[in-house]
This record gives sequence, C-alpha cells and structure tokens, in this order.
Amino acid sequence: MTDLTPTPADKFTFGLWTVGNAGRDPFGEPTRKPMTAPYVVQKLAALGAYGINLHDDDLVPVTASASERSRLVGDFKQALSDHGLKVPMATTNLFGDPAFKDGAFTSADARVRAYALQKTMLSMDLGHELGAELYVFWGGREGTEVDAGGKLLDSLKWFRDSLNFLADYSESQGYGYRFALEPKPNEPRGDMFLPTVGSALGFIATLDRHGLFGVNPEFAHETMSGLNFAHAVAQAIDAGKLFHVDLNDQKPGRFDQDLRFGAETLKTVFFLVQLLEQSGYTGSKHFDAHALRTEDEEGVWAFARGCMRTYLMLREKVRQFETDTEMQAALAAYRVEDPAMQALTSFTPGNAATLKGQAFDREGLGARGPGLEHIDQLTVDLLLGMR
Ligand code: GCO
Ligand code: MN
Ligand code: MN
Repeated sequence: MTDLTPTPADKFTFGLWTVGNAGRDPFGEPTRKPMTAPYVVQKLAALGAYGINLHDDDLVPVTASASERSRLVGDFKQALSDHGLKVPMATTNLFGDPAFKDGAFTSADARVRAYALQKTMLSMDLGHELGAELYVFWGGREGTEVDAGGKLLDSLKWFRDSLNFLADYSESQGYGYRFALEPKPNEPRGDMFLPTVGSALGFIATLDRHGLFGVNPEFAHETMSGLNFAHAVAQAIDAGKLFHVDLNDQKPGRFDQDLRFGAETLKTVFFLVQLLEQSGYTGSKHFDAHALRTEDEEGVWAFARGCMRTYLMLREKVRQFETDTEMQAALAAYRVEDPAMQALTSFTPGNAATLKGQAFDREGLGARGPGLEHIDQLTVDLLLGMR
C-alpha cells in the first residue's frame, strides 16, 4: 500500500481562515472555539502541511495597536520557524468591513476605493514580511445586487486601475509578488464581477503588467454555476496562468459549501488531480474549505487530514491509470493518428488547396465508435478499487 502520509514536498496548504473557521453561518452562531494562529501552525505542521495562507485580518485585527501587531506577528513568525511551515500566499480581507459593503476596488465611492488600496498595500507589506511570494485577489464584495447604480463599465475600469496601482507598488517595493485573481459567480454579492476563470483571464490581458497576473481558480466557484472545474483549470494551464488553486468540493447550484476535498464529486476531482499532476503544476495545493459546522476541533483536524489523504489517494489512482495496460490501449485507440492529415492542418496556401480537394469518408467517420463508454467504465472500476 502506498504511503499516504503528506509531506511538505506535496505542497499542501490551508488558510488560517479555513481550519480556523469556527462554524458561523448566516443562520447560526459559531459552534467551535477560536484557535490562535501559532496553535494552528503547530497542528498543521504536525499533519504534514507545507504552508499556511492568510488574510491580513486573520492575524492582525484592523483595530490592533502597533504593539499588538508586533506581538501577534512575532508570535506567528516564531511558530512558523519552530514548526517549519511557510506562508506561500497572502491576501486582503476586502469584504468583512461594512466600509466595503458596496465594493472595495469597485465601490462607487472614491474614498472607499482609496481605503481599499491603503489596506491592500499594508497587507502586502505584511505578506512580504512573512515570506509570501504570491498575492491573491478575491473580490468578495466586487459586484452588485442591483445594476440601477449604473457602474458596470466604471467598475471594470476602477478594478483595473487598482490592480495596476498595486502591481506598481509591489515592483517599486521590490516585493516581486505574482498575483492571482480568484473568480466567483456570486456570494456574497448577488452578481460578482469577473465571475469565471475565463472572465478573469480575459481581464488580465488588459492589465499593464499582465505577465505578473494569473488566476486562482476554486473548485466550488465554477461548480456553483454548473461549470466543469477541470475545464476551467485546463484553460488556465494552457494560458500559462495557473498560479494557485483553491481545492474543495461542492454540489452544483448551491450556496458556497466549501466541503472537504473529494467529499462530493469524486470523479470530477479525480480528473482535476490528473490534470494537475500530468501538467506539471508546481504551485501550492491550497484547501480553501472548512470542516462541517457540526464538528468539534477533532473534526477540524480529521477534515484537514481527509483533504490531503484524498488528494494523495487520487494521485495514486492517476499513476495506476498511467500504468494500466488495458486503459492505455483503450486511450491509444481513442486517438486516431494520421500524420498526412495532421500535416495538412497547418495553414499554407497549398495545404488549404489540398484540403479543399480532399475526399473524406464522411459516413465512415460518423460511424466510428470511439470507445468512451469502455474508457469511462475502466475509470470507475479503477476509482472503486476493482482494478
Ligand atoms: C470564498 C473565497 C475565499 C478566498 C479567500 C482568499 O468563497 O470565501 O473562496 O475563501 O479564497 O478570501 O482570497
Ligand atoms: Mn470560496
Ligand atoms: Mn477561495
């Protein structure tokens, strides 16, 4: 049996806000006690995680004095060094404070937009101090419930201006951050700006320093709107823009459930792991999920262990898939190689002319069964441990 013990080399990360989630929901109070940041560091390191990510406010409340900040940051850094955990990614809470209720970078109030820049710069300073090299932008309040305010085009401009400002700030400070935009279709806003991975990729191309920007896709976010997460991730990889990934699980068409990785849609999650592993993705595998509200602290660590264990089991299945001779033969038969035809698909005037005159066995092409039922069933057999 393969060793399913996670190690830092697996690059699994959690957020202070994920394992630290105390179980509050819109209908009920927290069901668990808060944990201190150094305690969370110690527990995650013992479980084999690589790092812990955070929002500014997860560690330093916005009302903290300078001495409180220095104590909180000092204790956290000490725990990181004692337990060998990294902070690969940092981000800003631009959603909790009522000041951001109608947006941060996209607020119609210029004072709010300026405050959002100030808060983000300070948070980038903190992230850099903790060693983070990646900075995530999740536009939690960037969106609308009603469009009567007429700010749709302005919002995109304000969003772009803010990201351009912050990339310039990072470069001027010598921080060297790479940035990842995290799309989400809705929740907490009725409709959020840049709702999908595709939208974010399109927007990134309009930024001044677009080479510094990529995406942080989240399983739950694409799934909420009925999209196929693996397809979104493939597009990000193809564009060279998969800078980070938020792993969790989700039933389609629901509120953002942030379920344990693999808790719900095992087969889709398998194809995702296959994609990450086979594409050579080397970034963090960040579990942006939380334990069920029903759970006590023991349940939180069972949740964290479960996320990593399921990833490792699926990675093992990916390897088994690659060495399964029946599976590989079926896959080879699925792809029809025809070098002469392939050569014609590069445009030259000659190829275009040849292709126009080419005779095709149209009925034969339509009659061929590609064997996908067989391949898919082999996948199910493999996942259920029958191979
Ligand atoms: C959510 C988001 C957040 C972000 C986090 C980091 O749905 O609440 O996924 O968890 O990932 O704010 O940017
Ligand atoms: Mn989310
Ligand atoms: Mn997320």
